[in-house]
Amino acid sequence: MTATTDGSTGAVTPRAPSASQPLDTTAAPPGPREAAARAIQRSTEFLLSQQDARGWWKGDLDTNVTMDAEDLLLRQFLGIRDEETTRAAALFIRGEQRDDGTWATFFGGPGELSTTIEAYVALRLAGDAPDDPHMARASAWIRDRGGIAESRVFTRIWLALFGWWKWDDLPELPPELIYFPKWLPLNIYDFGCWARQTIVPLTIVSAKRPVRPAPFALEELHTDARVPNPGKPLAAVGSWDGVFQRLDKALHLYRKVAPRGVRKAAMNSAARWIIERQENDGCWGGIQPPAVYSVIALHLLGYDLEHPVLKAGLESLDRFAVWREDGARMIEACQSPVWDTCLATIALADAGVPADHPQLIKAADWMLAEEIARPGDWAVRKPELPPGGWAFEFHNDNYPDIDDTAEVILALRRIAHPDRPRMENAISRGMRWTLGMQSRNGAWAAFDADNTSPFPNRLPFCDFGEVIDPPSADVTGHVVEMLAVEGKAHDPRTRRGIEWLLAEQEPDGSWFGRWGVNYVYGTGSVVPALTAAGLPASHPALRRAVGWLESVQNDDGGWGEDLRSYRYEEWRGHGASTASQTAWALLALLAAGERESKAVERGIAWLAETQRDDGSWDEPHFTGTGFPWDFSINYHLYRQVFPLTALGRYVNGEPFAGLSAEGG
Ligand code: R04
Repeated sequence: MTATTDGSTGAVTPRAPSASQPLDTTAAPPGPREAAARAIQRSTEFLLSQQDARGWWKGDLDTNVTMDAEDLLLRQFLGIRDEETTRAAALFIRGEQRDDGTWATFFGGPGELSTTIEAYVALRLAGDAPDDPHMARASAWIRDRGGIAESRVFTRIWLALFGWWKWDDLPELPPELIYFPKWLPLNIYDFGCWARQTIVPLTIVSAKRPVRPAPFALEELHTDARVPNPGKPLAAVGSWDGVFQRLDKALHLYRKVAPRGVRKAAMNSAARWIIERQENDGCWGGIQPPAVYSVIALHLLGYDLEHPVLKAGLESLDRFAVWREDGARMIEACQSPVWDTCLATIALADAGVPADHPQLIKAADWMLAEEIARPGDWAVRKPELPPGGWAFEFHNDNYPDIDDTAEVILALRRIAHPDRPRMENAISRGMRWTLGMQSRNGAWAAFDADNTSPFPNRLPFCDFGEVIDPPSADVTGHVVEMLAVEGKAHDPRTRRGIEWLLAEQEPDGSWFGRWGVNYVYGTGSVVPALTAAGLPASHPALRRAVGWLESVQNDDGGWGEDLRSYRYEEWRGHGASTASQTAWALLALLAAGERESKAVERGIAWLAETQRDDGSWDEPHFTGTGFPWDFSINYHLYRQVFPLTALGRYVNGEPFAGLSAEGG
């Protein structure tokens, strides 16, 4: 999986310093600058060595063991669970358990009930006995936390599939939902695309209520064994919770009287909707959960496992598996080649790798071929908008995202590709699509425009993760930066994005990080965008951001922010230093003109000191976000690309310095 590093990579020469930010090597102590240059050299060689021969970069993407547990439960449900897979998955799951018997959703995080239940059940499938010490510790902890009854809806659905939980004690999800027109609240396009792709198959599962024989009892996880349906008191009639709880009760009644013909037709429509969205590699949306539920749903409608749709779906599930050297098998929630490739390209360009370096040309060729040329679900809200974006994964033509599109354009701009017209056309299609995807409030979300309905979050079904896709500061920052670099800093649409960002700044001077952890990520995305768009470093918003970053710098010189910051105020900006978060803070400070500051110098020194001999960094902490608090991601390439970008900009200056002076 490595490409040849050709001879020219050794000669990494810093680009000439820009006029606006002169490289004054006499004023600064030689230490940090030299250490940075050495770190850049080693990191560049490491990153170049990681490119796939086909042009992309792709780091592993760790999430949590619900992926692995649900994969095994799926195989059990379909009757295709084999010994080798089970043993390897169990090896991985056991290795992730902590001393207190629990599993967490991120490195060093607190035990999480639903995750611990799913992992425990998976290990029982693998043959671990309830009274094995590691299992007894887990089940005691689960009971102590209220048992299965307190777990999330997804977990209880998985248990209901085997009779370990009652379908009647789950929220209803009627397949008739597929008939809601797009103007009616709670139609499927009111849900974020990831929730939509999960919910449509689950309507079929929920209508069918299948129960396959349980291979063992699970009494040890129930605290309510003697009270079959304890029930919870309903919220007040006048409250939103009360309204939606009663709606759910009404749907349970509707289930009993729903005309059979209507149900059947609705399930068939849902199946058609699912099949139309299957990618050509057999997956759905490039992410694992929709594939799992789609396979179950279609199977319940009578598709057998040899049917081409299911066969391809099951094969695609195998591709989410990463086999480790110790024989353990880990399931990735998704794969990140496009995202990793554009970020690696930017890092290498910032490091001073020449714009016509063959490996960058190869990356450009690969990215250009990944452009999505047809409409997807986004077109439901933007029917007139021509396509032209990029998705995060290898196969996800139906859901290009705005974040990847902005960063791919920023990356392509750094490469001197011989086919200029091809580059320019792809970039301008991507920019047109991005501009067209602006939400009414002037900002940008990840996958859709104006996906802001308040209703999906109210459903009792939706007790996990995010279910809508509203605009965020991090994505808007990336878009504004891209538009500024493309000469649109003064376009009214860019200005609205900038106004939105300024209004969105937290009182402490930071910005929230929706897709990265957390305020350090948000601030690291927004500040370089605002300066690229021409805001002077003296702007009060930028001064407040600098002040905040300096106030949360760790004593060791790095920055870190724990995932607990999504829950608890006192964790904002605080946590063990990590390579990616230190780099994000540095990107903001450098963009805001702080290159000569003590804070930057100490941050750079931290990166240089923590680099390993092979030019890489280690990063056990999760710094990526799927859903704030509920679903976290450790992107294995973040620790390599972001430090290199920060070091590169420290030594070589800002990539587009002088841009706004030229009129933008
Ligand atoms: C970092 C910015 C690019 N982009 C976000 C992409 C993140 C890629 O990783 C994931 C995306 C996911 N979506 N939905 C899920 C998911 C997981 C990822 C998902 C997770 C659990 C369940 C259902 C869906 F790792 Br249950 C979009 C903006």
